[in-house]
Amino acid sequence: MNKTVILKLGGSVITEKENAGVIDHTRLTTIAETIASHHDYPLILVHGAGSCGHPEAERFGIQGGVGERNAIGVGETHRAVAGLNAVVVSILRGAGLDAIGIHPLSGSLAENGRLISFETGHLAKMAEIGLVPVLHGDVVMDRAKGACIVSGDQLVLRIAEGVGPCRVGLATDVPGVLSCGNVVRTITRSTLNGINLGNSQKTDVTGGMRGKVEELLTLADAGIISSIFHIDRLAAFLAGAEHGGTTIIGADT
Ligand code: IP8
Repeated sequence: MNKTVILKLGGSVITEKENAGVIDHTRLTTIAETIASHHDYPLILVHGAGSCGHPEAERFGIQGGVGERNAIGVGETHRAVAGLNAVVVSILRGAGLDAIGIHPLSGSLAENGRLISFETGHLAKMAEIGLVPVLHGDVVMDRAKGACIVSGDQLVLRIAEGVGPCRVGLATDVPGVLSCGNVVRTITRSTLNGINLGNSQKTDVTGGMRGKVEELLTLADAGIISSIFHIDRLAAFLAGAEHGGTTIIGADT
């Protein structure tokens, strides 16, 4: 059985969302130490952009399409999130993990905001031999729109479809999917409509919690169960224990 785990660290967990470009080094160090102490299976990491990429994507109007007029925004947005990735990788390496940064912009193509070309074989091979590939939400060239933003959540979906992990987890700054202040313990496609997901108040060009759940429901359709939990419960998730968050499952799971 494939023992690979895919873990996404939300952008709001590792950056200060209210302060553009500010990375939370202290929290990242704790996260890196937690991951290092549980790293006894193949692991693929993805992180969001938080305040290192979303403000740039918005400023240059990337989601509205990219042409000569705003092409400069591709480099500016990538530079912001690639800089964050370099810090994440460096802190993970400092904790003893053999982390390697992988930039989606470099080798993938999208059409209307969805990846149509994205290799995962190298990620599986890296994880298998103990390396930890670290990908991130990124700006990606788009056949129809010039360029678009591919969220870390979409990457998690595509990596999971390619690699077939045993567990997928999204660590966030909330305890799970909240409805009227309470954690929704389980979501399926048929229960989603009855849940008031609310919306992120901060700059997030890729859809906040609703975007996350929609990506994960696609995974659930393919039989892959995923979890959304608070970053403080990371050790529990990595250990395969109860994390107190939300589990997204397929209708027949
Ligand atoms: O934070 C967005 O990724 P996300 C990536 O996972 C950029 O939605 C560059 C804004």
